[in-house]
Amino acid sequence: MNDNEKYLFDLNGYLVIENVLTPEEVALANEAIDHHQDLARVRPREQRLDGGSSALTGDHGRGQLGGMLNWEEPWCLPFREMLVHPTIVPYLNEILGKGFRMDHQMFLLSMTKGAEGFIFHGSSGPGFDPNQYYIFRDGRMHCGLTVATFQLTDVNPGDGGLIVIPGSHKSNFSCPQEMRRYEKYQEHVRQIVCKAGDVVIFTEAVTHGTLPWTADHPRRSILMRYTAGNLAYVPAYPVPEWANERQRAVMEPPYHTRLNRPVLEE
Ligand SMILES: O=C(O)CCC(=O)C(=O)O
Repeated sequence: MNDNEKYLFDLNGYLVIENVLTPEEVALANEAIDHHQDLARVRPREQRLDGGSSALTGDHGRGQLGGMLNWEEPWCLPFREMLVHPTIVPYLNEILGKGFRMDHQMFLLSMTKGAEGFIFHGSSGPGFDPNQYYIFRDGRMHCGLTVATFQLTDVNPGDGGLIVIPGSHKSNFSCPQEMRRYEKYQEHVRQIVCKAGDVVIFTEAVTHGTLPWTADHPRRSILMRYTAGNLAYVPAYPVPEWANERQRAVMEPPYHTRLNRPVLEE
């Protein structure tokens, strides 16, 4: 992670890393998802994410599909590689510290035209959330829960998808309710534009949400949540047998790096 990238992540609370996957790798991941489409579910209306905001409402829920790390070979392989992708490791080492771990299970967030958005959320101010935070101390960034999303389709301006309030991970006041609902102050909100193969990293402390999807092509983002090696937001899980040394390293339960915790070097 170079100095410019550190500056931008500290400034905005997110960073887009371009071309992490090749077009061939994107195609393989998409093929694996197509092969498992029968397992996907669309969020029902009673679990709507739009928070009752007419600016975020859609005519159906977003799609979700999990379990890809445990799919049969070869379908699981693209996702197992993403888990410890050598391009994102240096970023996570910097943002979360060496010994970072996968917290939540990976899932596909998919949206077809008309899919609803997600009301702004995130842990930024005014209270302190000891699991989701952004702190700058002793010359470096320290984050709790942090998201890395691998993009499997393009997100163009106006398509919808992930939105953030840049800089809000350092805010000290509550986000106004009308802004959380995307009903006011939209000029301070940024839709994250990216290409298939890019990775978006953002801290859960930055106020973020989702705009309804308007494009004819689907949105497909593989969402992974990592955290610092000493933290767990969701309960720890058993390390699967298929994991190689690098994959095991990010699936260890939380404990101090001083206790011989395996770390991913760059
Ligand atoms: O649309 C996005 O990428 C944001 C999703 C999100 O924040 C969530 O699922 O908690």
